[in-house]
Amino acid sequence: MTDNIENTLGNAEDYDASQIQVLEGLEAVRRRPGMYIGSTSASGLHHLVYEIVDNSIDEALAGFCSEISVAILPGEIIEVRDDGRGIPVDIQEQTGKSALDVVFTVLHAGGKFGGGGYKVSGGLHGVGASVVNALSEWLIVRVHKGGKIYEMRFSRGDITQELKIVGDTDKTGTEVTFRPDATIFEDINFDYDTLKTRMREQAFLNAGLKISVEDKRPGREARDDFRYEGGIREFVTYINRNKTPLHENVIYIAGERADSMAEIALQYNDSYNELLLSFANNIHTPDGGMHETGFKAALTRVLNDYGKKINLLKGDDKLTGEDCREGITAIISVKLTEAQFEGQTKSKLGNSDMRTLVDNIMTEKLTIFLEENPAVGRAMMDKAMTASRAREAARRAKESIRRKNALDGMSLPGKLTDCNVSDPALTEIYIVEGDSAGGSAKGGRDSRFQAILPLWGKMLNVEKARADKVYGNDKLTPVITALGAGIGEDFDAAKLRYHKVIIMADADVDGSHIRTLLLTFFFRFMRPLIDGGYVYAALPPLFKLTRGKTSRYALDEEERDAIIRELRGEDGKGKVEVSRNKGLGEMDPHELWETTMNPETRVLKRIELDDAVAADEIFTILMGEKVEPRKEFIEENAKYAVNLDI
Ligand code: TSJ
Repeated sequence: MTDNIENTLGNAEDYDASQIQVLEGLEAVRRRPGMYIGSTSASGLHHLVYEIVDNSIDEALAGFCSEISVAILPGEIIEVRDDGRGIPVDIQEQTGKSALDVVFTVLHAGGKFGGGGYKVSGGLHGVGASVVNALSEWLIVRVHKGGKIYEMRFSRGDITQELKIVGDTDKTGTEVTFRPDATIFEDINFDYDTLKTRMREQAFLNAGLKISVEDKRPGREARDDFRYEGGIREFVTYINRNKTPLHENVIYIAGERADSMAEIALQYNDSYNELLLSFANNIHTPDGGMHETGFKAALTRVLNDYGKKINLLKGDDKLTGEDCREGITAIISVKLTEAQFEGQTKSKLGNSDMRTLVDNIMTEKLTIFLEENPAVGRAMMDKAMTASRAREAARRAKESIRRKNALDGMSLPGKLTDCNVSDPALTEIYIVEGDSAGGSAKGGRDSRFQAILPLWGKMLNVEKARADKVYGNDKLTPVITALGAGIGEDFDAAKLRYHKVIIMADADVDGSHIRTLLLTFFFRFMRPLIDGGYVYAALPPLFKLTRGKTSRYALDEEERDAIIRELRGEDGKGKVEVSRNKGLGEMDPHELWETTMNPETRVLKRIELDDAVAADEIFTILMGEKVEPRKEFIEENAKYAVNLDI
């Protein structure tokens, strides 16, 4: 039975004035979408889904929702459902509107309703359902509540159907279906794996919550169900699944104060890498903040005190924070009211009481844990003390590089062919695989702003090496000195000598290997270089197409076929010669310039590793010691070769 509830909504004229304001609000979102969702590229598109799902997660945090499902339907339509209480539909006195109406038509309305639980108001950009609504070609919301199904419809933020009852139900919950506006987004194709990764992360962060994700598009049907009773403990186990842990059980510490709570899960493995992921109200804080500061301070202090107590550290022996975090995988998750997100990207937690809370519970509970689990304590101490000795060796190696450079009278590596301009914002460095390609690159470059650094021979696998080996390595030191920004803790992007660092390697297995090695090196030892978007891969074309005097290059088969059609023109008869391109080393300087170095014609791919877990995982698998996961990964990804451009 369809019932019109116009009467319960009051007279439409009553809220004419506020309605105008609303339209203005959402128009702003359509005019400058990037301000609200970061960008209109793939990341902004997927952000729409997160904004909707975050509302259901809030309902779960409040204790009223146990199951969320997310589906991609044919036609790039997203459907999100939960089994919560359903968005309130009764008319509020002040506005004359339902909460549901306000949620979808008023900017920044998210998180204003209801009480209890930890209110997570908005994601990274502080926006909510109204932004998604404004940026959707159409959106339908259905609420199951009090025995009825309520429905409201919108198009590009405008109401196309007022709230009405469309049926009876015996469940409660909220259901939102929308199609992103193709005139706003560069591309509205959803990537199943991106949504899957995010939903898995959210399931880890909300222990016990069931989240399913499903792809219903023909030909790519898929479904995954996530539910982790162990929460972030299982997150750590998951991240470490291809690594070798140093102790069997994940250490879990939790505590609360007033209306905040903090939980930490950690486990050491035999690698040299630190993987610390922090969250505030389920929002990833890649730049850390108070909760991370509290964690690091407490871990360092507790391990030093413990080492003294069991007589492993003597006299002036002291472990640094980095020593204590070598090989650690840790998740820090805090939930609080009124989270303050700071910094340019709003990805750093500013609430200083979170530093105190995390520090206090870590100090108290980790100390007890170490006393009760001396074997684990011993393993942690051994790891940190070995790290400490290695760090001392690294310091000496670094010192000796510095002295050598001083003796040489110049600090730039001999193999580097530098450019003339010195303003880093204008210059680029090509790191080139192989001696002959290096020669062609030198001949073909624009010497004003392009520097060339050739690399050859077997490179060090940094995944298996510690910092001290890296400093002394004759393949990597030229890279470090050429970039001029230091390494590890000392890395300072402000000192970079070039703002584009371009890896140029063949599109074959060897090229892909050297790319992986260099990226692993940057990821582990110069992380801000990647995060700052300075690293690029040059994509040399695979094919050369010639018709008469015209030559064109194609990056892949698809482009090749398109260019062939273009060169043939209308008549469709002309003969187009196709040749598979030679390796970089076989190209002459002019060809290399035209295909891979001329800023007008080349194709560069910026390396983006915004998902730290995925990147860590890929590097561990590709470069690590375990053979089985690597085999699996390569088999699964065979058709992309080893594609690191995540
Ligand atoms: F915001 C939204 F429209 F995008 C959206 C909200 C989308 C989805 C899929 C779910 C939700 C949502 C909202 N799920 N559950 C809720 N719950 C409430 O809004 C709610 C219900 C009852 C009460 C109450 O105090 O009785 C309070 C709230 C906030």
